[in-house]
Formats: sequence, structure tokens, C-alpha cells
Amino acid sequence: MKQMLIRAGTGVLALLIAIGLTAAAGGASTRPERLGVAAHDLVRPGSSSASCVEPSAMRSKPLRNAQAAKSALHSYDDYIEDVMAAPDICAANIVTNDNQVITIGMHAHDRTAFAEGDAYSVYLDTDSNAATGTTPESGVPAGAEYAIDITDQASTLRHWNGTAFDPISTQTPIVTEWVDGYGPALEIARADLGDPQSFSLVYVTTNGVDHDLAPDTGMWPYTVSPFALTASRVVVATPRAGKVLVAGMEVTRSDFDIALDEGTITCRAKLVGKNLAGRGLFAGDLVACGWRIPKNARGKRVAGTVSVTFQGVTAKRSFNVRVR
Ligand SMILES: [Ca+2]
Ligand SMILES: [Ca+2]
Repeated sequence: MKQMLIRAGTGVLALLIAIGLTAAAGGASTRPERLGVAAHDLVRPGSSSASCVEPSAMRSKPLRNAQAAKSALHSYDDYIEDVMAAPDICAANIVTNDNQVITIGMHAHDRTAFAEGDAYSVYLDTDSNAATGTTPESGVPAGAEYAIDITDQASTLRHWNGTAFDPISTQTPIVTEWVDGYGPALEIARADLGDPQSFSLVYVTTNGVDHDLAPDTGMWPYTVSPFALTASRVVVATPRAGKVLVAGMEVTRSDFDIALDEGTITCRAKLVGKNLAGRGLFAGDLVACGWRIPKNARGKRVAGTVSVTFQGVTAKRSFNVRVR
């Protein structure tokens, strides 16, 4: 399963990191202190109702820190203890997007796994018009064009045909996993939802005739953001003749406010107009490049760039230093 998630994309895996469950993700390298307020502060492994905020703190707002002003990560909180038998949706329900997928996490604080009798769905109003789509009934909110039914490892999609839901196949499988200490999480291709630029959503859990709708009335709005990479200042180690010159930068991805650790790195540098051969790698939270400096280069200048491209987006920084 983990391998499948890694192959399928970073979304669910990154969600594990974003909510502070790095260990469950199999050793991802992002450190908790790099997370924003993210659900890191709201969710802990084995969380109980105590980790859900009080109703007075109900929020629907972007999760962001000063460093990642372009964050796409949003968190939504539901009341707890508003159910009889259905899984109780809690705080820190998460939605985010990159250029290809939308990642949705549902925090069910009183469950530890998918179980017989429990059902989980997300209803989406993809034309942001509550007057079109579903008519409300028990366990179904008004205005939805799509419903994702979340099941172990593979979820399914239904589309509203005007009077009822039709099951539809997706071009890309809806990658799904139960995140320990949190609840179900999935990533769905934007194209499979008609690539909406904004939508509203309602989380629904069911057990028997009991439901938890989150929010209780209406829907939570979400606006899709263009995927963005934010590069820090480039840091260059003291360049010495005959040694490897190393330059690196931190690049934050907008979907999870975490360091980018995938993509294509390009390393370019010139020593007085002559190209140096470079090599790039992801090292911890850094995108790093290395170039071997000729032994006779002392006192000469090296001008270079470190760049990384992921999902068609490039982050690039330049430097110009004198060889010691
Ligand atoms: Ca609830
Ligand atoms: Ca609608």
C-alpha cells in the first residue's frame, strides 16, 4: 500500500507529514518544526476528542505560515459529540491541491479504521451553486454534483444526473488510505471532477440511520490554487579551488507547506564564462547542486543557478561568488 501511494503521487503521503504523522508515512524526512500551524498542532496520533477544538473555535480558513504565503492547504473544523452511532467528524479536516490532484482528509476521532457498518463520503458542489445538484435528504446535503464514497484503499465516484447519482469510472484511481490517529484520506484527479477552479464540500459519515454532516448546514468553500514553489535564498558554501562548490536552497511546495523532495533539478554554473559540470540532489530539506571547481580557479568568479521543476512549475535562484 505504501508503495502504491508513493507511486500514485505525494498527496496522501504528504498529508501524513502535514498532520504530523511523519513516522506513519515511513520515514519521510520533513521535520515537524517546518510545518505551519497545520494540523500538527491540532492532531496527534491516537487523538481523542480532547484534540478537537471547542465549538467556539470553529474555523474555516487557510492553514499557512509566513513562509508559504501561497499555501493551498485549508482546514475545516466540525463539532464533536454530535452523533449517535456514525463516526464523529472532528477538527482539522483538510483539503489541498497541486496541479493534478485534490487531497482530502477526514478526521474521524472516534474510529481507528474502516469498519463494517461505517460509511464515509464527501459531497462536492463543483459549480459552486447550491441550487443545482442534489436535493437534500437524510445524509445527503443539497447542491452537490459529485459524491466520493470512501472505502478502504479505493474510493468510488458518483455524478448527479439531475435526479439521481450515477456511478462513474475515474481516469485515475482515487488513492485512499486510513491514516493512523486521523481517519480516511484520499487524492482524486482534478480532471475527474471536471477540473473546477473552486468548489464547496460536505463530509458525511453514516452508521445505520445516523449521520454526521460536516458542516452541519451549508458547505465549506474551497478555491483551487495554482501549484506554486517558493524558494528561499540560495546558500553557497565557501568555494575553494579544487573542491566541490555546493549551493542549496529550501523550496516549499504550496499544497502542503513542506519542503519539495521530488522533481527535476538543474544545476548551471560558469567559471569566467566556461561551463562547469554540475550535479543536483535533494538533501534533507534542500535542493542542492554541486560543481567541481578546477584547481587553477583561485580568485576567479563563479556565476550559477540552482533550479528545480515539478508539475511544470520552476523555482530558481542565482549566485555569484569568488573562488578562494
Ligand atoms: Ca462531528
Ligand atoms: Ca451545485
